Amino acid sequence: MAAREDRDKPMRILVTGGAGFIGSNLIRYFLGQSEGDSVVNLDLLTYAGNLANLRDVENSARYAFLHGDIADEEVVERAFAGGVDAVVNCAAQTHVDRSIGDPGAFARTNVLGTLVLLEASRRHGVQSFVQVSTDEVYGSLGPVGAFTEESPLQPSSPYSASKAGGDLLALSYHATHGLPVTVTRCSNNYGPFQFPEKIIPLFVTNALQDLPLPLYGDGLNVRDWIHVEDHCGALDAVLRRGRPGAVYNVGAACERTNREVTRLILGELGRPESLVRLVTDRPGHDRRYAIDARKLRQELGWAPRRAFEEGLRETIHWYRDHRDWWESIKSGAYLGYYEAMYGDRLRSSEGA
Ligand code: NAD
Ligand code: TDX
Repeated sequence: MAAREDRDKPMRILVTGGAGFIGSNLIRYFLGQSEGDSVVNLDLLTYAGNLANLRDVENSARYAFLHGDIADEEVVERAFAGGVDAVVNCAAQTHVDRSIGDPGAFARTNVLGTLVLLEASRRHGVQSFVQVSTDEVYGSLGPVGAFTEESPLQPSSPYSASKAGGDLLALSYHATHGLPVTVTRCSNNYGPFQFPEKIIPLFVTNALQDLPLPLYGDGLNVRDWIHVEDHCGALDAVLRRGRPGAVYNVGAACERTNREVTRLILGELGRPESLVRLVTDRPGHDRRYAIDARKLRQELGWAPRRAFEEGLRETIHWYRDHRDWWESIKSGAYLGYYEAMYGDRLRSSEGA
């Protein structure tokens, strides 16, 4: 059990993708939890990476930022130069809709980038490598049941297929090289600093701007929601105490249809239902996700703390109160993305 005891000592943790939604919340979580741990954030600053997400920690002596690509061996080698005890790989291309039009970027970062990180981690002998993955690798559920860690991998989108590829490479490094790898598969996250392309920040900010809310298909697809802080707590537990070679599902057993989430947002902001537009569906749209997280609860004693309705209300208020943060994102290149993704769909849409 020596390795596990070592992991309770202060660690130098390489967080990749730390300027994104989950990565920035995770860095804040690590720096807030322990006096000893230090963090190196390696991020390419793609459209989704934003150093403004880390303003409150950027001057910490226990935090350092390195700009670069996880698929670039030289950059990754530099990230390991000061010594790295553990890696949490949050860097990814993450938006399902973008993966339909630009799958190459997803294969490069989510598969090749993960491989480059694994190879460096093997050479440098890290004590723990957490591959941050998603329930989407399991595909879509019918009306009943939930994904367990034994569910088959049946990804529907280029995004989820690339994540499944990264997971399998990570697990192969445990089987082949004995690298202490763990894989987490989490359900849909919500919370502060989420890029306004994902449904909750998109719909909250559109509602604040009195813009239409483009609901895909019949709006009855189901997602299983978890607050990002609960996800961070799970990543911390898996990083320190996870069984090498194991996969852990992460979820808070909170299924909601997209219509239900939309109604909660409009209700909280006092905006009319007439803002909702039913638009052409996402190709390959998974109908339902539900996560069975008993393994994580039983083995590592993790439990979510945040109730959805309360966490969502707080999140909506965060976006309402941080208009500068998202207004600067929803300009420039974002406007081109929005027109390409939604322009025609909204012009030929119906009210809900
Ligand atoms: P995000 O899109 O907000 O952030 C991704 C970050 O990775 C950005 O800062 C971006 O600049 C960086 N990045 C992208 N390509 C890179 C590269 N080649 N090298 C270095 N950095 C790069 O994503 P997120 O929502 O924070 O997701 C983080 C991880 O969690 C991803 O692996 C994702 O698959 C997983 N995940 C997300 C959710 C969710 O609901 N958001 C749920 C389950 C799992
Ligand atoms: O404009 C929209 N309208 C709409 O109806 C958008 C952006 C989404 N939706 C629907 C599609 C999904 O049923 O809302 C649901 C959630 O969509 P996203 O926010 O795009 O998330 P999802 O596709 O479920 O994937 C997310 O959760 C798992 C993250 O983007 C992934 O990175 C994560 O792995």
